[in-house]
Amino acid sequence: MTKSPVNLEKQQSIGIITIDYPPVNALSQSVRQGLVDGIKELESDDSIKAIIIRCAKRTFIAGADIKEFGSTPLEPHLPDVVNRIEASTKPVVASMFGTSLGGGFEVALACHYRVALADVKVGLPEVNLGLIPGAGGTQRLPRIVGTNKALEMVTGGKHYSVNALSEYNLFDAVFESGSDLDQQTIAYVNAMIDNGETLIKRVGEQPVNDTVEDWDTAIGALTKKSRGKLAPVVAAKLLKRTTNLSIEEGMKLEREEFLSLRTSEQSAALRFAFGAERTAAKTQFDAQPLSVKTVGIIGGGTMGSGIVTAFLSSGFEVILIEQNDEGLKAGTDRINGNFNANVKRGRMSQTQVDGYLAKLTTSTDYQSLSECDLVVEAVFENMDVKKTIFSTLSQVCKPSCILATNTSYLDINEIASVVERPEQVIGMHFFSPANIMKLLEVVKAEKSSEQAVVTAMAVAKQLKKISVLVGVCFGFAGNRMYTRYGREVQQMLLEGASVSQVDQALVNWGMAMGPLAVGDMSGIDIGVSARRAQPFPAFDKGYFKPSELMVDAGRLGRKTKAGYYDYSNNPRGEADPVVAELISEQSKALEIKQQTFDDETIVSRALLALISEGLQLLKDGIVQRASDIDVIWLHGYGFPRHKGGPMFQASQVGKEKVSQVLSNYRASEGALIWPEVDVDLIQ
Ligand code: 3H9
Repeated sequence: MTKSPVNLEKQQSIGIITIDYPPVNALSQSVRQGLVDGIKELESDDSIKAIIIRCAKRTFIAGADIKEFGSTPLEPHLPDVVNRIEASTKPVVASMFGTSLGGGFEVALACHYRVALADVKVGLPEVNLGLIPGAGGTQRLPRIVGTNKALEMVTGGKHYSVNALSEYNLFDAVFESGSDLDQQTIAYVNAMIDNGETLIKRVGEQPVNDTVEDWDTAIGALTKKSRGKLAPVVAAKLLKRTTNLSIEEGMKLEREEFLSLRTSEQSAALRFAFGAERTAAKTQFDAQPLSVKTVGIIGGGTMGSGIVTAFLSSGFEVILIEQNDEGLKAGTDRINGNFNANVKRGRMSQTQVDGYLAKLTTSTDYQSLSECDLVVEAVFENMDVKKTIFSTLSQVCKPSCILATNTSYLDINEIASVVERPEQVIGMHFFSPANIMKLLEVVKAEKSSEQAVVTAMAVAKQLKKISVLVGVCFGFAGNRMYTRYGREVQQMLLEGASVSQVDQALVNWGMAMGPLAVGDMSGIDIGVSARRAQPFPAFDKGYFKPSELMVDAGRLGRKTKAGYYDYSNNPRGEADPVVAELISEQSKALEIKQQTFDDETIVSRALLALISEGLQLLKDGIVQRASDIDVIWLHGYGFPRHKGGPMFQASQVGKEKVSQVLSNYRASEGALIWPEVDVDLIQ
């Protein structure tokens, strides 16, 4: 018989139920059963006057067990468990710390008393998994914090601190963080018993005291903000429908909606994304990461200053190197600007920022990098310049120092060839703005040591970034796929689709931005010059021709007030007939067959191009696993999270269909553009 993850203990007149189910005490079937059994046993023991629910190790219950969501729900179901707790004839006290989320928070809401350490975080993050709270969260929370706050908490899915909820009667006692929670909880409960204050306060029996004034406006705004995500809207409509119902009626409707969302494709995609992000950081390497405290950053441009800001914000000592004093001044101005924006938005206090900036030194002398544990080069994309820098680093840095380049496209093997210890050289490819974007591609070059790789991944974790291990090729994983995606978009323009039609179709499908609007924002010349440094694929006569046309016409994007769109009258950009004309003339010159496009064709073709390149990356061993590609696209390229990522989409479409559509494209455009792929690599 397997040991139950729920233990019972009696300390005089207090019964203590302990959940010990690592890593986060999720509410698996065995935990749910243990809770029901525990309450039943303690209730029937006359010597027990009150019950505590506590958790072992790192946190109070972090939610329902996500791993169980793919299979048939097993009894006892969580709604029945929380109702059983609330129905207890003896007062039940939740002893909370860490992150009490989702089902964990719902258990706490069903308890008659809640005590917590001051740094506890609570919340109902179910919408982030494409779900709504399914164990009374939508019904009990409004009875404590009111419908308006509950609407915000349930539909936003954020974590809340004790301070953020201090105006509500959510906690009966809050203890100093770092203090002994068990001791404090027992003392609190003993005092309750001694003072005869063991009233059973059932939240479910309380009325809801407020309502949202204009539900339709609130739901309308939420629908717009959710951009196709179902769960927040379902949650809001449920709150509206149940606001005057009893807890039993409300929970019945809540359960129906929860079960229906649980089997939705969106929830499957979001749960997949949750798992994929956690898997991405895992490698098969045994090496131990080196300790990194001092980091050198070379280059204080937009990228470099973003990287400096990211390292400083995570407590590292940073040395910024620039060519001259003007460069250093411009770099520090950018860093200050990044921090000021954080202060302005309330993300950081000025005192915090002052502390971070105290750890920044600047220099024009590479010798100052001699004691760095890690150096990240972030200068412009030029192989000769990078080689000169790395050869200097090889001379000045200590032997254990990891030498990283932030190149987006260049061959890291070639960069490593100029240093004495090429095993120390890796890629750390940040995404812009580096202090905000969560993605980091860690690039293992031919000779990079496993230790250099695991160190970079450990550093990424400290930076609160999601790192994905990739190999060397033009553009690594993300930009190589982005190039393939861009090629298809550009080809559709040549075949007769309009700029706004392509962008709009992809945005309506869920992409954060249209690829042509992105080109205008980042500068069309950037991609053009990166591609011009590569041999032109002669087999692809239209290869990125529209972007070449834009650059030749001086239309570099927003910075020149004209690119694929015209920005002279409207900062958001307007369609420009000149662009359509330029592209149409080019199509004629290249004799490209014209066709009519609908949104579905545009999306499917762009997506298939991504899937095709993703399968190539897997075959070439550039990524460890298909889900890593999805993580890269979710965090680096604005792919809609509720669609899981391109490879998740491939698995939804199915191997057979993917194979069939790819062979159709292969038949019309040739195997050099649509190569043979192994669809069995789709998971
Ligand atoms: C829900 O509750 C529905 C109910 O309303 C109704 C039901 C009827 N289950 O993130 P980390 C694993 S929906 C199973 O790296 P951190 C995670 O996979 C749920 N496993 O740590 C990882 O495993 P591994 C609502 C879970 O410290 C390990 O724990 N709750 C669960 O950075 C460590 O995770 C949520 O959505 C789970 N619920 O962050 C909370 N949660 O080591 C989701 C985590 O094998 N969880 N794991 O890779 C989180 O937000 C973060 O994990 C948390 C810890 C903040 C708790």
